[in-house]
Amino acid sequence: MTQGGYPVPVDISIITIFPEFFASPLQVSFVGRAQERGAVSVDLVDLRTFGKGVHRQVDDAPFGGGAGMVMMIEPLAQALDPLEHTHRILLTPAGKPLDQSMLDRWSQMPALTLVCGRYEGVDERIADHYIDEEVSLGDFVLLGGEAAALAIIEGVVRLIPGVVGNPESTETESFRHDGLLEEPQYTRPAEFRGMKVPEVLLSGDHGKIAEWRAEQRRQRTRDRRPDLLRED
Ligand code: JEH
Repeated sequence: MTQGGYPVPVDISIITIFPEFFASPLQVSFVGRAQERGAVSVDLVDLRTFGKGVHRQVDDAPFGGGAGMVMMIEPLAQALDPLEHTHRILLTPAGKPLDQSMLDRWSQMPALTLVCGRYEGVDERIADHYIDEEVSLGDFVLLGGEAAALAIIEGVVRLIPGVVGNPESTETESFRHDGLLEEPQYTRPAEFRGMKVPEVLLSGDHGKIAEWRAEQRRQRTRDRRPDLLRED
């Protein structure tokens, strides 16, 4: 490992018909800094490059009929051919829901490919023969995979050692310590427009503070995410 270099940089390729979608998000904040430091590289692959005919067509009507268009196999296969050595992830509303354990796993891999569909999705033969994992952001509908790919990049980049300033901050948070939601947090001023910070946090009694925080985590989880409390 050379000065400022990372032992295992993550090389991320993104296949999309909207490479411009990623321009600003990849420059700002620590995704940009991580790229400058060589912790991660992001390669945008414009699917249109592999489109068919003079119109660079990437979509066609579905076999069997129905509304909308489906992403054609040929441009996607051509874009994916040189990326067979990478871990290929397809974003789709029909995928397994994204969770922290997937991000942990992917942050350890040398090369990832994120395939962003549009329209009604991609020809199933892509999923069957050119993809390692099909993932969804959750049970709601987007226009395409790009926003989900960005979410994954942020989630992976922050797990690369040395990218986030405080390495401890990646472990002591939601879904890590006790599987409960985080407690509310406050900073100065202690009062703003009559809104006061809970007294206990100003008390200096670290036993009482820890007890209060634990109770807040339980209450919040019961209220907002009861599914996290059920053991099955
Ligand atoms: C959405 C990738 C590519 C919209 C609706 C449908 C065809 C009949 N959490 C997430 N939500 N949405 C996406 C996602 C993730 N990750 C996501 C995508 C793409 C990811 C295209 N779209 C738009 C889109 C639903 N089906 C449309 N219907 C005609 C068979 C069934 C419902 C798919 C794709």
